[in-house]
Amino acid sequence: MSQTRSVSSPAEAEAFRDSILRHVRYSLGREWSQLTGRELFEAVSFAVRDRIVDLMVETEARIKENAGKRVFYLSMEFLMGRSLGNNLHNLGLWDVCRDALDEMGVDIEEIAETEVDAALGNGGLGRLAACFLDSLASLGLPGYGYGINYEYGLFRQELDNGWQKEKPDSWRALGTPWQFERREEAVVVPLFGELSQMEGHDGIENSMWLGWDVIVGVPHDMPVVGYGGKSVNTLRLYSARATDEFDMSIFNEGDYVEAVKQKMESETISKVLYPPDSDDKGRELRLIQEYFFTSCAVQSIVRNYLAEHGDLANFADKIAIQLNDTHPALAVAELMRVLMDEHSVEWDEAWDITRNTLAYTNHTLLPEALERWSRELVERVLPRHLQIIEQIDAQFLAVVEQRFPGDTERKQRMAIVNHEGEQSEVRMAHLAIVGSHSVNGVAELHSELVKSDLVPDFHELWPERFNNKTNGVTQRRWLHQCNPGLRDLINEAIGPEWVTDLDRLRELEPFAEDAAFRERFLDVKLANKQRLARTIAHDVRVDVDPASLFDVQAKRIHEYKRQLLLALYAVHSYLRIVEDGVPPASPRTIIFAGKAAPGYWAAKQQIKLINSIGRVINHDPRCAGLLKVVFIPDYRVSLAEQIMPAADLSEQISTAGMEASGTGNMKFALNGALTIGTLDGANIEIREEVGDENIFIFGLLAEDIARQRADGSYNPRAIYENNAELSRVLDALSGARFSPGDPRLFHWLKETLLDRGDYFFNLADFADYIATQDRVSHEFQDTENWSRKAILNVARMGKFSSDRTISEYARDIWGLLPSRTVVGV
Ligand code: 26Q
Repeated sequence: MSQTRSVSSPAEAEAFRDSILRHVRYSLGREWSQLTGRELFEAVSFAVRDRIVDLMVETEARIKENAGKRVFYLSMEFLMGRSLGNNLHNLGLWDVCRDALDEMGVDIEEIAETEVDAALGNGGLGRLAACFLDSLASLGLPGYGYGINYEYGLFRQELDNGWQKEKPDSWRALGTPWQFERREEAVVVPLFGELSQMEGHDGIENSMWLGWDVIVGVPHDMPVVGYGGKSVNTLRLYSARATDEFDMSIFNEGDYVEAVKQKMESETISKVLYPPDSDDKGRELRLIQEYFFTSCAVQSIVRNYLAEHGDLANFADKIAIQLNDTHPALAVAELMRVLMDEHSVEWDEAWDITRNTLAYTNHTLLPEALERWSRELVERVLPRHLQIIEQIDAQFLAVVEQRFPGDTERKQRMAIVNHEGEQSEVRMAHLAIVGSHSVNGVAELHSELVKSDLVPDFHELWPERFNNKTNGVTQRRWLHQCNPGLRDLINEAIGPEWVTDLDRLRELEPFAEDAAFRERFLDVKLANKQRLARTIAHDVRVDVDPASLFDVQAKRIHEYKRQLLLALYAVHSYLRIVEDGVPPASPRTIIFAGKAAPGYWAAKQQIKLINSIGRVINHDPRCAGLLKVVFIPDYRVSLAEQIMPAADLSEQISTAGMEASGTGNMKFALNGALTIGTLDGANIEIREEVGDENIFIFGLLAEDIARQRADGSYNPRAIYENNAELSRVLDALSGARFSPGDPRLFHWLKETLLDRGDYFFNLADFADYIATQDRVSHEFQDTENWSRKAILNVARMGKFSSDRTISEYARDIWGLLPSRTVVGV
């Protein structure tokens, strides 16, 4: 290929090489000749880290001097992925490092590939948090992530005869060069114990929280390097430790082993990331995790604020705390507790501070994903917090009574603690809304549905609190770094300003009409597809043709995301070939990737279904050169970095009204894939940007689905009976054709779709989906036309930079000035 390779200055490369060699010897205690690949990764990382530390110190000094507002992003999940390549790119040191290693006969790409992903998250919500950190740092904003330093990240996914098997992800087993442990900044987190009424010196009855256990939270700071190396922020992740002393009462009774056991139990709190399971096991530990990191964050924020400002008077002017979903919603009660119990702030003032500081982002409308904790559990683990929550609830319900006198039902609907039903429950979303000054959804449609369907009563009471912040992704990782071919091509055409100002990609539009540019664009895409094809050959042992249409659905496996619909299309295409003798207009490779929650039966069945379909199709000689179906295991950030640049078609086919936003949709389009999708989440806004002619939209609208759900008019069996192509597909799947040896294997399919009402409207959208896929196949044949559209997709993705999203949060929610004004340059 014709890519020009930029070269760093020899002096820089030499200095970098010296630094690496120094670390080999003095940090690792090794000689060059003895070095393993892992050690080389460490030495290079240490050399990079040295530069980062200087910038980190400078950044903190600058922020102190400005004494401006700081933002804290509280999230159970940060899906950071790998750091070495990202840090090198954002520091502008990639070429320097590459040249330094070149001279020593080492390939930087290979070294970077040895890094284990930091997979401290499940999916979209966790990766969004990571993109936000990149944007905060790149915009020069003082924004900090706070979360949990899980010892085990999201499980590694292996396939065993087509079934998902979960393996532990001990990502820090060999240590990580990217964390600074800060034991001196540990915080003590109280839990359990009981409340007792006590008379204070003023004669007023006060409740004291006594006899609590303690867990220690030890922060581990990860540097977050902003693009251009101007700012380095931090992500602070807490590990749970027992207090240094064993519980002396147990110890004195001579039960040494019991004392050690209790110590170990405290440390399980940060052991493992929870997948979103709907069942009840492990609930208590999850609640404690949520409280643990929220308390660590709140205490650390208050402590540092006091150290800087002396008193709490202007706290809310200087501190903004964003809650990433309801997982940290206990921050409402914890901030109240710390202000009142530890700093003697009166209730009313504490409440003003809390509400003015906190803001809440909602990421889902799915009822099963809305967090509710049994009141009894909260009372047992966090008696003081329950007491605070109930007082907040009482005051809140008085406000509702004032606005809607006598409306008891409304109060029941809105209460934070729900006393209907057998067990009283704390509704975390209600707590988060009542305790915040801002509530936002993550795409326009989603934010509207939050107001109209999820919490209409709250919207009626406080309309001014609700707003939208459409998600975005960082173009640094998701184009600049992961797609060097396209990056260089774009830079040659329009310069590199888009890296910090994604709207500049608009300047690419005229190049869509430039035949030579289109040619080179297609060359880049083909090279990216060849690379992914090598990964597939290696990991899946299937050979795929890089010239075929790469049709990709990569995301968590969930019924609402409808991987099933694409699987049905795959079988339909297969039957067209083998039964009707009609090949598709374009040869296709259908690629799935994604993990299922270990306890989510239906999702795990789908993985087996996809692999079973693939096994038949990929071995049928009649399909050779026409159709392949592969499932790439262990979807994770570093795999996404290979997949996004290699896709031709991006599958965004959720049941309308169910995908809050999606962010994979943005990454695919940014890398020149066309989208086939429903009018759901951010797809709607993607269509607005790229134009109707450059995206393939199909299916029912959210309002159609809502209506059919409400009036019960949806009849999937009638659709099955009236659509011969559909019934052929379902009949083929429920026989033994795709499940030799176990003809009952896929009986659940017809059961869920026909007998149990097809809750996700797969069959309703099937015909339109197939017709739209046929259009895709036809259009893909015309490469000139296809590449024109793909380039226009890239050119029109400016809106979906997380820089835009973060600027909107900063302006509308956090009241942060843009950094230039703050820094005064
Ligand atoms: C809850 C309770 C117990 C255990 C786990 C959980 C849990 C964990 C993770 C619940 C939800 C999640 C993750 C949700 C998520 O990723 N939502 C996605 O957020 C993206 C960013 O806003 C959106 O783009 C997606 O549409 C949304 O599905």
